[in-house]
Amino acid sequence: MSQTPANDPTAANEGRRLFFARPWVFIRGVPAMKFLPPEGPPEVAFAGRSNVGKSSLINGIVGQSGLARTSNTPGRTQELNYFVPDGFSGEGADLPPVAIVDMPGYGYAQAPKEQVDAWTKLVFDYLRGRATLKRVFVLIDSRHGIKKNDLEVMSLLDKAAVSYQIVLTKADKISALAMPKLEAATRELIRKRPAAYPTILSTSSEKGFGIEDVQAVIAEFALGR
Ligand SMILES: Nc1nc2c(ncn2[C@@H]2O[C@H](COP(=O)(O)OP(=O)(O)OP(=O)(O)O)[C@@H](O)[C@H]2O)c(=O)[nH]1
Ligand SMILES: [Mg+2]
Repeated sequence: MSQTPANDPTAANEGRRLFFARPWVFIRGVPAMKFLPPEGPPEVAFAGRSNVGKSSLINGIVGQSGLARTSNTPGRTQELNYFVPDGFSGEGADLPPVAIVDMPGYGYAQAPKEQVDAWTKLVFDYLRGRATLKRVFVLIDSRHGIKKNDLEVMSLLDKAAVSYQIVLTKADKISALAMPKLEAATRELIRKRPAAYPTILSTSSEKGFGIEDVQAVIAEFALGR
């Protein structure tokens, strides 16, 4: 456990850095709710439209480019994929301190409709029914902003009282001037949403921008505040 005083940003930053310096491993792909691991460590999940950059951001966070599979083609991630720091048996008291869950995208995907419907149902069932789910990062492509199906997911999370946080992705694709405007507009859109965490994070997996801010949130759940 961390000995980091909550009010010491330097020590907290060092704790975050060390936590993500270790290797992470893939432990399970979940194609349906009945294959979920037993509820144990705190989980943080990455949700968002297909192709928004969920898997790329996870790779950036753990500093391993090939851990989560990414693709130009929407619909790459097809299961709930569990990633944990290496070195935990996962049994008894030897549970990992946190699990990162990559998810299939919603919205559109280059796959048969029945398959996309099944992934979407899996994502929605998981999001509303997992007691150990501590934070959902809802990823939004900076070029497109919040879309109708993002609002649907946010409403589901509000209803289920699951804490979520907006992460703008692909910040390298819009101008530095446009970013603060997008952040302000997004802040306004979530202002009255009860389960939305007020701080919006802006990231680029391509340029390595904003990754440490997401790491800091995950490290807090893993190491304690
Ligand atoms: N320019 C830029 N491209 C990015 C960034 N993040 C991801 N991409 C690209 O976006 C595409 C989709 O990335 P993924 O990480 O596979 O997206 P995903 O949300 O996991 O997609 P699905 O699993 O299909 O839902 C890939 O071609 C990535 O290289 C970024 O920060 N900047
Ligand atoms: Mg993916």
